[in-house]
Amino acid sequence: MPDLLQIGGITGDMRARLAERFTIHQMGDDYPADAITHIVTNGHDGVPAAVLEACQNAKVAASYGVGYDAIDTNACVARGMLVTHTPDVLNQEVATTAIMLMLTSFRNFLSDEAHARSGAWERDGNAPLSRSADGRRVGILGLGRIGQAIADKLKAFDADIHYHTRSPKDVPYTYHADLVDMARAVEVIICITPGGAATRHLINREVMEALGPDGTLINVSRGSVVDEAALVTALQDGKLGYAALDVFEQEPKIPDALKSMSNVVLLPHVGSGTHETRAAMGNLVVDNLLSHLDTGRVVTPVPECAHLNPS
Ligand code: A2R
Repeated sequence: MPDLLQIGGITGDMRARLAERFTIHQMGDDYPADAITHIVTNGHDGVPAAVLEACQNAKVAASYGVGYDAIDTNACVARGMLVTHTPDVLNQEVATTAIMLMLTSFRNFLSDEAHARSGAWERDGNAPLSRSADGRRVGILGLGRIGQAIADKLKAFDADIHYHTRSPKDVPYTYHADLVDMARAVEVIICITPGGAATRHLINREVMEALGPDGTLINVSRGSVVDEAALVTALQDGKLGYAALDVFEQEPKIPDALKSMSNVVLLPHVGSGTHETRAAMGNLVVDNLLSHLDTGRVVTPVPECAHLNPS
């Protein structure tokens, strides 16, 4: 059986399907680098440069997640190696996470829940009023597969939808060629671009200050898209009102300053983290690897590698 290198964790179902067709080696153990033909990894761990270098016969790296900024796709393409990811199957889940972050932030549900649970309601009386999440002006940074799903769900909340991407899309929302302009025009920004160098710190001090003291920043993309140090300062100085974050620059580390703020909602990168969606993602990862074994083709190559996929 061909040799597969496993980087990071995989689900039991993935392991069971893969073990029928591959000899699985775990990174961290001794593994026969020359024999490795396939790699399974995830969006967080990617494929370390040393592994890429050692596994010269690897033909496919299949990543469990839609974002693949932790994989050097240029290096993979240069040696004819296919990289796959798991687009589409997580659109609805990540969009739901974005909406829940927005609702939780506006409606103050975390402190309301603590108020109910702690007995403060009986002891001290009613919880303070919160902000309505309905009818808000919402700017989506990145209107791709997930961004569009977020826009669809926002319609239930009568949102006035704006967006910023590098090129306008054929959608009935207000396009802003300039991100600072969009930040001035909206009350909420939801980040859902890919990570990587091209989007690093797109949300900088200027954008946060344009969003303003009543503005809310939501990030369900990658921690790298937001300048986290500038975010802490903007929140501390009252230049930005609120933040609701599922992703961070140094995961799993979250700055202590953010943990201590009551105007911030924090999640441990669970955007796609349900049994159902992770199962769908896991199946797609395995389908990519088995398809390559059986036909030489993969199912969902990342765009940079699509030309390497035999037709
Ligand atoms: O810029 P465009 O027209 O290519 O639109 C894409 C936009 N985008 C950007 N927008 C502004 N500045 C940039 N430098 C920039 N780069 C890309 O992000 C497009 O509208 C969107 C990405 O959409 P998809 O490729 O369909 O990605 P998907 O499946 O929605 O996932 C987005 C990200 C993943 O890469 C993970 O990092 C995260 O969500 O879970």
